[in-house]
Amino acid sequence: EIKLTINGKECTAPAGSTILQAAERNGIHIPKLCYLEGIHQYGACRICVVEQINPPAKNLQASCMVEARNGMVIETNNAKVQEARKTMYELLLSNHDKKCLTCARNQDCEFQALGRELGVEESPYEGERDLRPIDVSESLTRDPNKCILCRRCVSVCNKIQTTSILTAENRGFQTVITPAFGLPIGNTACTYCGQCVVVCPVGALKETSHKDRVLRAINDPNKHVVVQPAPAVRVGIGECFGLPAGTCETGKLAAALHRMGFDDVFDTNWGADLTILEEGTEFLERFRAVLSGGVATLPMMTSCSPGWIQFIEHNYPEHLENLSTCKSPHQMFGAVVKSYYAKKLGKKPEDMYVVSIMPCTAKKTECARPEMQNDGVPNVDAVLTTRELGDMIKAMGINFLGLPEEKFDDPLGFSTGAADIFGVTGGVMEAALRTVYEIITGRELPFPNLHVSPIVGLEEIREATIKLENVKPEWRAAEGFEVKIAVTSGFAGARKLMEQIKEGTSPYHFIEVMGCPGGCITGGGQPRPQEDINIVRQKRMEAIYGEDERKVVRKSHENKSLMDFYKEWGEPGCHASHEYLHTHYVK
Ligand code: HC0
Ligand code: SF4
Repeated sequence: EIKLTINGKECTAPAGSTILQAAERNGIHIPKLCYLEGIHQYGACRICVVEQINPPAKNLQASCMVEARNGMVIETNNAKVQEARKTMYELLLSNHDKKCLTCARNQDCEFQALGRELGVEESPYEGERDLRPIDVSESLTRDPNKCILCRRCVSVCNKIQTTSILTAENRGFQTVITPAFGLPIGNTACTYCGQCVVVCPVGALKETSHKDRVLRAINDPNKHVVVQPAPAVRVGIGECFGLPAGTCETGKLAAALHRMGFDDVFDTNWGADLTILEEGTEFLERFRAVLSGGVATLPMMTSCSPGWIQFIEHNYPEHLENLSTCKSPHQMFGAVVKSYYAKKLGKKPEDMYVVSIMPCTAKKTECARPEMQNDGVPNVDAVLTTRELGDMIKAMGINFLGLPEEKFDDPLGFSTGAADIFGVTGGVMEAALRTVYEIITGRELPFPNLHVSPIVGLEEIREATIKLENVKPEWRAAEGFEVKIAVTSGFAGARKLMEQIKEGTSPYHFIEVMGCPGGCITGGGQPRPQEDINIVRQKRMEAIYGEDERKVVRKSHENKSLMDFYKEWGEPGCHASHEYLHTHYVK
């Protein structure tokens, strides 16, 4: 613990704190722009400058970079500091494309809010500006003219995701944040995880909008438009309307989608239950082959996160066989809607239009992939992020907070608790185990409240060993076998697990990977956190588990609506499943 004086006030802080942390800990606010606790401490914007009176320092100090020391005397808001901050802001502004009124971040822009806070009311430096082209890919839209060079995106992409797509090139006024060699982002190994979008303080990085095409479809009398929201959307959408993180709004979500004019309001969760049956069956097939001395690629790895698919394709293409052949739940769902459900309605696949609401930016690229088509049409036509859905609800004049709680429609709207937990890291694995363990042993998964506690949490890699005992007669060969599983989210952990596989040292049989740290709850399409991201992640995680625990049915194989579907469709892993619900990634 150290003692220092900030603005004449005696303050204490843990040794090793920065001046910024010491001030905040003592209730003293320092304006800042580029700083992101634990992710980005770079001193790029210099908005957080303070004057160090003792020991005297010649220049103002970036408080996010300088360690607080015993006996320091600091002033955070004297005239000199205020003046410097304003100048810094005005310089950034001079190089910023100020189309604020028509910017996707209007009134939700950290740069805009900071100008107001600092009292900047004009921009005196109007320098020459180079107009740079806007870079549009399936998932992401980059507008370098709005970039303020804070480098948060660079830190997230390099340090958190280890993907290293974005860098700062050139110097001085020529500096740009860009993929290497100025390539369009769609020509790089970008995973489209969108973690860079979440931390962008301005409108320089955003999802490529699908709002217009969805509106057109809703208003097209020849289209039967089906909507499906992902598990994590229900714990995200409330934040678009000012509710605190961790609020679960499933009922209002269904109500809003009804008001928007979709013909059927179904649920991706139904597709998640379907995925468990398909993926569980696939795992059991691979497992049985290995038990009987045959060949099958293990560990099997989950395949529902499209950012993760991009990652493995770019970085470990020789291990694509480890991926489950399952399409992701919303893609399976789209395939079912345009075949099985279309037939029930007497419609052709091309008369159907499927909209997925996803906490994810990579899903926009996923739905455009050639692997995600059947009968000559894409399984899913448009993907809206949770943020885009929030925007559309507002634009349609729907009072979200005043909506009643409604249910999803039949027959593809019912889901179990196992589906809800898909939205959080570890959830797909737990949902799969709830079913697979029961198939092998005839008993419920032996964990309190059905939660596989060793894999519940937010640590980078979690693992568990499930011992199979007193198995059913047909699984005799598995008696005493220890199934080893691992779960990770974010590409830093994925890389570690992949390196083990590459070296032949992976002890696991089944691995879940989600591309975004924490899983879909903090996907690249979720509302930007209004408080520390770790707190937000924790609260959304608890909300997802809460939703699961409130459900009467909590295992995918007990989803009655799904079982009715299989009576007509065939069984998991049948020919129709392989044609519509599975795919193969090849490099
Ligand atoms: Fe997810 Fe999904 S759980 S990827 O994290 O598997 O985006 O929420 O929709 O498809 O169900 C995201 C979330 C999904 C899919 C599901 C999976
Ligand atoms: Fe990096 Fe993900 Fe952004 Fe691509 S989408 S640039 S991988 S953070």
